[in-house]
Amino acid sequence: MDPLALAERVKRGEVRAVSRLITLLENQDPAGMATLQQLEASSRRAAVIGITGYPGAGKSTLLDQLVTAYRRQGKKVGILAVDTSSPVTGGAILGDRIRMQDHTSDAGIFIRSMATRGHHGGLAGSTRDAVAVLQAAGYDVILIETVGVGQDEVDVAKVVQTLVAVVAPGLGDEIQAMKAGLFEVAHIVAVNKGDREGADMTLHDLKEWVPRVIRTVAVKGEGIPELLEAIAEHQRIVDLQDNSSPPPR
Ligand SMILES: Nc1nc2c(ncn2[C@@H]2O[C@H](COP(=O)(O)OP(=O)(O)OP(=O)(O)O)[C@@H](O)[C@H]2O)c(=O)[nH]1
Ligand SMILES: [Mg+2]
Repeated sequence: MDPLALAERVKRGEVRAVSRLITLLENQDPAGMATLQQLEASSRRAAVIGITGYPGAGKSTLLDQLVTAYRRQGKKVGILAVDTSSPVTGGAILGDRIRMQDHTSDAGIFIRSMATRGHHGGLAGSTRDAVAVLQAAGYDVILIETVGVGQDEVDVAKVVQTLVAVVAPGLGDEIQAMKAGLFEVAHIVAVNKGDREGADMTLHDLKEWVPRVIRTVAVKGEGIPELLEAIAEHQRIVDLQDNSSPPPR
């Protein structure tokens, strides 16, 4: 395995090379690290967006809507499903957590599950590496879905530029999220299942705590334009910061 050759294939956006390299990195293969080093000098800029929240809040449904919208804008989209809740998870189960609509035939979309631990920096380390690979492969938007709100979760959140916390009304999600400090790290909060009873109250309560709260009904596509705009707005702030200081690594 030649790191230089693999790096070239990744830079050309070859999907199999991208998958291969992410696997090598997950396995802490030295060839993977060597390849990554080749890429980093030429890394392109991608929008890295996290979607986090409790199980069943509607993260995947929301993510699916965002993917559709970004594809309409002609952007290449990379999706990472990160499960911090289980040390050993089969890809099938993880894949299930995304429940993506049929994007499989779309060459502009790359989907990958991450659940490997034991990596330097834990799961956040593997995720950071995968982001670097997707970035180098020319993906314009990288969406990361994470489940749970433990320390692993917060670590993974540090890998993204814009973090969207998803809560569903009436489940006590918002209380738990607050306790876990999720709203302190999130830039945008989506109150999903806005069609459910209690959504108004949740929105009202949260607006006192977090600057950017948006009602969404992911299953109907409601609130998606507003969410996209909020993400774009936050990305503009990130861009300004990037131009004034080097990105943290
Ligand atoms: N009523 C209603 N149901 C929704 C909405 N968004 C998602 N759902 C439903 O909620 C359930 C869970 O949605 P997912 O998108 O899989 O939620 P998730 O947060 O990704 O779930 P995990 O990955 O298992 O943590 C599904 O049955 C969705 O159809 C919504 O806006 N309104
Ligand atoms: Mg999901």
